[in-house]
Amino acid sequence: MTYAKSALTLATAATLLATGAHAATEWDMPTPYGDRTFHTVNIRDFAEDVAERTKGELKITVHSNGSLIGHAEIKNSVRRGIVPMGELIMSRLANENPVYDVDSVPYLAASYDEAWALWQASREVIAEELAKQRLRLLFAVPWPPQGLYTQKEITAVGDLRNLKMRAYNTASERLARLSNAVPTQVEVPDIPTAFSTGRVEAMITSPATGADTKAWDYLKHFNHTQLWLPKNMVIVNERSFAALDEASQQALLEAAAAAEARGWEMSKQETEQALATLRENGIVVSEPSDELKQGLQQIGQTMTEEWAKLAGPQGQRILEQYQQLKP
Ligand code: PCA
Repeated sequence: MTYAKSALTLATAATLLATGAHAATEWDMPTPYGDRTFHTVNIRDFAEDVAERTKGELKITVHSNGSLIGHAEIKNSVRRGIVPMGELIMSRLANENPVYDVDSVPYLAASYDEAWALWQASREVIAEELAKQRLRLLFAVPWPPQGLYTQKEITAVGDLRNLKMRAYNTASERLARLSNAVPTQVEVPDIPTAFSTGRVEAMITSPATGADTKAWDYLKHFNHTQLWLPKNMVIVNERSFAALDEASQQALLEAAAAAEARGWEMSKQETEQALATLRENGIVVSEPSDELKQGLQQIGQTMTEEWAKLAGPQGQRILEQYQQLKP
């Protein structure tokens, strides 16, 4: 019996060796944004890097543009193990805990240096929150600073009154309401249609997303208000991570650190490139007037107070850290 069993095991092992039938791990990874977006480019580089570092042991297939799983479902799909990993915008989880949209408070962190300091100040709290759901935070990369797209020129917050404004998270929705505009949630792939059918007539987003969605086809003005730099994050199901061998885990973490550093650089470069693209295609790019700036700063103050109240002791911890790290 013992003999037969071990003989069988040996035979199986020999077959596996002979056929090279050792199975590599294959992961599907949904992302919400399209192929033109620098985030998607960075994530595809990340997947390639993982394949190289693991010598093909871990193969990640990226499904962009919400094609495998819609943005709204990505986080729960990873949590439930339907897919082992995915990308989403962090602030989308603000309804679970306000710490997730600390990066979308107007003028709290409005440059890359400030955004980086805020990320250092908030990363641990956010990773802890995700860990409670058995999710591991791999890396996060900011969008370029958020500005204001409109059909008519905007010189004061009052000009936004009654405009139907596209929103993508709680903060962009709140800013619209505080400006007496009317917010509607629209995902990036649906932006051109939402404008052309008149469902929306203004939006807050980055030069990148305006360029990616060919904003010149549906509007005229971009105001470079630089309100905040929201981040996308890549998360992995902890059970899927634990199932990898140690070398693959290590390789995944190293590739993630590299992707974060690369992504922040890509984002900075993208800001200038996308602004140029907008101009080349006839969008009027302007800086905020003093009046507009003051109005938005006031809204920022209100939203900072609201956020601090909602986020409680966790928020306090982040804000204190941020004050120390802030450039
Ligand atoms: N693009 C994404 C998030 C922020 C951005 O710049 C969007 O518009 O939904």
